[in-house]
Amino acid sequence: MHTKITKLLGIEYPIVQGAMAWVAEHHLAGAVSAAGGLGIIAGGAAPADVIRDEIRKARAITDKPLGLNIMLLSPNADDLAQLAIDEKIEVLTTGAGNPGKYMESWKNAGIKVMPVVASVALAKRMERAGADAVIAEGMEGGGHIGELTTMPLVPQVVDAVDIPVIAAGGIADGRGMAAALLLGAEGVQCGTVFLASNECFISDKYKELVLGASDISTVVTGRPSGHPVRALKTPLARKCLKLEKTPTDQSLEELEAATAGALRKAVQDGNYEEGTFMAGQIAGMLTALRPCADIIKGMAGEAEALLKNAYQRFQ
Ligand code: TUI
Repeated sequence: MHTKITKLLGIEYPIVQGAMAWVAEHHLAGAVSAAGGLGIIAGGAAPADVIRDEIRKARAITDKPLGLNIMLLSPNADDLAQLAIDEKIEVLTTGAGNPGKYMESWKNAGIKVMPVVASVALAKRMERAGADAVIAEGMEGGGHIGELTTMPLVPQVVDAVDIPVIAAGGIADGRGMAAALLLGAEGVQCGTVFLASNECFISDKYKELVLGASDISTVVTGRPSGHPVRALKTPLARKCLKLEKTPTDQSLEELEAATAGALRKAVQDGNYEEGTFMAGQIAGMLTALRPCADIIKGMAGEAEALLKNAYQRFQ
């Protein structure tokens, strides 16, 4: 399957694995890249030494291109910006902010840069700053999100920039992928679907909750703090929603204390009561664990068949 993104990144399928803090480590990223997609190590809030080790372990799994994600809200961003150059990472994605100040050094190092954007304005700014592509992420996705959904965001970004656009948020199968390509995207980024993969090393509880989710199992919390996050409706998410209804200094403080470290509690400890189980709205579509290679090849094959037969379907 050839698109501007497969050519730009030197990969087989235009499917990028979304970076998920605490989740996307070498097993997952290595498996996705080995299968012909683009695997991405999530920098999250981890120290550079830990991420260097993850990159090297992923390199031991595959010699195909590998990505690193830098979460720009995190204090490790400066260190990871340099680490990417030192470790000769092929592709960088960024999230939750504007990576403008790093762009020149990354471009000089020959790294392909694909910032995640949630608006047309940032997409245009990133193109001017030298981005090779942008990832337009709708708020159907899990984790930290913007305001727009994928369906209106992607075509507006496609119209606004000349660089390739990758669609993200709410895509988990060939139907979603075909739709994204018809909106003008040159590839897709998927996160939640890889939570339900064999190579994803998260707590059993996290997997159980994802596989048991329905279409209405996720909620968005954190709006009053300016950092909205989509996650499964668990006890902590319900508590956040309740506290957010009457935002006082005290309730916001209580919220901050309750959510600090809560993603790690979900991923590593499987702590149902105190964890934040980030997931996108497509969690309801996931019913079984599959190897990453099956997810990627299945999605691309289904999209290709749908696009090929689309005209005939409506005759
Ligand atoms: O970054 C993400 N998703 C994430 S990061 C994350 S880690 C976290 N942990 C606890 C609390 C909060 C986060 C979990 N999920 N996706 C990429 C993304 N970026 N989505 C939206 C944006 C975005 C939003 C606003 C990018 C830029 C932006 O504005 C930047 C500007 O300066 O205009």
